[in-house]
Amino acid sequence: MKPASEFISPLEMPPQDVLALARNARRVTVLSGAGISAESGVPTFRGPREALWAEFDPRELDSVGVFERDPALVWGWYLWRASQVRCAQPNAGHRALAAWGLRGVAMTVVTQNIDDLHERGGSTGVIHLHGSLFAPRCATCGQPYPMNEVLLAMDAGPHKRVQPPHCPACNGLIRPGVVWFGENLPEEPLEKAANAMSTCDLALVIGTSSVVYPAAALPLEALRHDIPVVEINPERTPLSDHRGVLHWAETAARALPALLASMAEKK
Ligand code: BJW
Ligand code: ZN
Repeated sequence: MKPASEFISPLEMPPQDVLALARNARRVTVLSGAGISAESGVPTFRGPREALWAEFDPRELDSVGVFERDPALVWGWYLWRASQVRCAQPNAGHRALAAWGLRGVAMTVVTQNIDDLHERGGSTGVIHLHGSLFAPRCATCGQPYPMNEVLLAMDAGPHKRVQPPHCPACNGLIRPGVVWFGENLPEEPLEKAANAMSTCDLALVIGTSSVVYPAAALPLEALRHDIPVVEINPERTPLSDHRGVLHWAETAARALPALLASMAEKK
């Protein structure tokens, strides 16, 4: 039978040092960002052309202030994004991470993404730092509100106003369950993420521009503990030049399956 590497294009072949780290790792912590979902058709935030914020101004849609001023505009925007994600499928990158986690490795996936593609790709126990499109809550008392089929079936569009429902407990407005700039990240997930970053033996940073804090500081936590960091991103980021970081300039859906296939081969 042909070795797995014969099915991998030379472009996707993992660098030897990345492969060696991956082969030896027993505890792997992943920090993912919008780039891992890009090949599923979910737009990233920053960047040219199809990036979300190239078309829509975050200051007009993604903030506490805007929700207070115009809750229907913000609610419509997030319903639209939830319906987009519902139509998207996990890609080979999401699936490769889940498969790696089934190979006797302790795998912790920490994501800044508010989609559910890691979970649908097969990963379990995913830590969401910036919340979820599918976990709305009351803006007043914080009670979770079910994101049921009625909500998801609503005819929402990026500029369509949809009145958010009211909380059955306190009559407050229901808001998207995401973290906007200036809001604190949920305490427990952030603590778990920091712990996973400082106790793994390989940190993988995939598809994030590494500019949004405190998430961007998590790989620095790994470096502080002398844990190697591999960054998978076609572009360089502020993380790339840190000592101890190996930058692999490849997309997630190409790099991760190639890495897994190479790991399976005899040394
Ligand atoms: C691919 C690819 C492929 C493409 N394969 N890769 C310390 C220093 C400086 C500032 C701060 C600081 N601490 C806090 C701040 C303030 C602020 C912040 O970080 N600001 C900076 C931007 C300057 N942080 C906060 O406000 C946070 N809260 C906080 O710190 O609370 C304490 C506090 C309270 C009060 C005052 C001050 C502090 C909250 C941050 C919340 C972030 N929220 C968002 C929106 C979520 C909801 C929504 O989606 O609408 O989260 S912003 C947006 O950015 C979203 C993302 O999760 C986040 C990160 O983006 P990500 O994932 O990196 O995506 P992109 O688009 O930026 O990059 C994609 C990458 O993929 C690129 O590099 C591509 O090259 C790559 N790529 N295709 C692999 N196929
Ligand atoms: Zn309430």
